[in-house]
Amino acid sequence: MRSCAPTRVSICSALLLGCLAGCTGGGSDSKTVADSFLCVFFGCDYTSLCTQTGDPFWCGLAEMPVPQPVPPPIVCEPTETPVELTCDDGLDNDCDGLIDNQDPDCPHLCGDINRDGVVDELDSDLINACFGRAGPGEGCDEDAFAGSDLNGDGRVTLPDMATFALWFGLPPTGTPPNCAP
Ligand SMILES: [Ca+2]
Ligand SMILES: [Ca+2]
Ligand SMILES: [Ca+2]
Ligand SMILES: [Ca+2]
Repeated sequence: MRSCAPTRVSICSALLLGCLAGCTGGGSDSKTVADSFLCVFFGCDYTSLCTQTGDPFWCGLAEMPVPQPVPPPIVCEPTETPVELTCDDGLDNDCDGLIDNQDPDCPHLCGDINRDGVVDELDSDLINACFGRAGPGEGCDEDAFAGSDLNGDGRVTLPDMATFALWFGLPPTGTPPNCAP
């Protein structure tokens, strides 16, 4: 609390009165900015004002959220460059936004040809496009071909389709060429 010199006591009294008027306010819900300023100036606290007066104005100020500092974004620190070499640690080791088997640097999981974590129609479309091939081609890029050759014999043929059918709808595990049940 600021002390008042005798010659300025009337000004201080006026300020104090203004503060008290603003602080205790009689239930008004339309206090002025000056009232708020005086209360802050004299060390008033919105929460205690709310408790003491029950005044909606002070209670509203007391309930206003206090701005919280925004944490800095997590910056990926590459542990392996420039490729994802560790494919089973749940980490994006080369900081390209793709974790483990999502990353084309890693082998596919059995049946998950598009690397989205499930074996579904999207993968079925890809293996169908690669069927009968001995290498990538139209509609069957290098990654799709690698994910479709489930027995690793260099061709996408009926045994691969049969194995794929067994994985369909299941959570993919294992990696080609070890996909046979
Ligand atoms: Ca990665
Ligand atoms: Ca990893
Ligand atoms: Ca998939
Ligand atoms: Ca094959």
